[in-house]
Amino acid sequence: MKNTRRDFIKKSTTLAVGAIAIPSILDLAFAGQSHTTAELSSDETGEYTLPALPYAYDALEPHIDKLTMEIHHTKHHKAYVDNTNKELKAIDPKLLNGDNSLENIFEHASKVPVALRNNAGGHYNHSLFWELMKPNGGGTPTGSVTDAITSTFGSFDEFKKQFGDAATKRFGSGWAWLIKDEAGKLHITSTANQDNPLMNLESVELKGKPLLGLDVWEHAYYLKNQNRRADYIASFWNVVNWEKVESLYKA
Ligand code: MN3
Repeated sequence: MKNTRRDFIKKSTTLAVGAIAIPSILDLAFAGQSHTTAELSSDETGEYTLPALPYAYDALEPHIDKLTMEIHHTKHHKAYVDNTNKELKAIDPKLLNGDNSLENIFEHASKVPVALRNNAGGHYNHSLFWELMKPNGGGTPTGSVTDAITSTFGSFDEFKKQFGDAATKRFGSGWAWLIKDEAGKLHITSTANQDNPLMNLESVELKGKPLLGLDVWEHAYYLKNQNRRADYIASFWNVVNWEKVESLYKA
């Protein structure tokens, strides 16, 4: 299983040559978004940095409110970035064979300190999440990913229902995902905390490339929706960037 997943990532990408390899996992998830790829890689000093949002904090109103977006990005996501850098400085470099890429951290997710796994996962997950939303998004998309969704789940509405169920039933904090496995098949899954389907963990049952992810931590919705996660999930469908999902599917 481990080798299969590793091969899947390796086959799909080109490794950069240099002191710090560009994490190939990011080529998978951010194809066509070079600004994000650059920001998600550690810089020449080996530090990760907080990527800018691709829109204003109030751009997703009224579906997702400005204050939630601002705190989520400048406080929560920034903390994941800062703590990833802190944890990487604290570990024995031999643990990751000197390769601090997110891909390598996820590959060694069961062996690295939990704080590194959590924060590196948080950085990756949120960087992707911002790109998966946009103003005037949502609706019923057209394109190859929509065809795949319809053939896999029966209908687009049935997909939304099953994805919403995964998001609703995730107990406590975590994420709901639409992923593409190495055979190209779509699945809906969810992960706890800041884990994701790229992590080499026993607890991550379905592995693959994230195409769509929804943060269901209370910090993502509590200011506007309080405890009503279902309302937040309904709002999310109005801001999904389906062009981004399509580009991830086709990459
Ligand atoms: Mn979050």
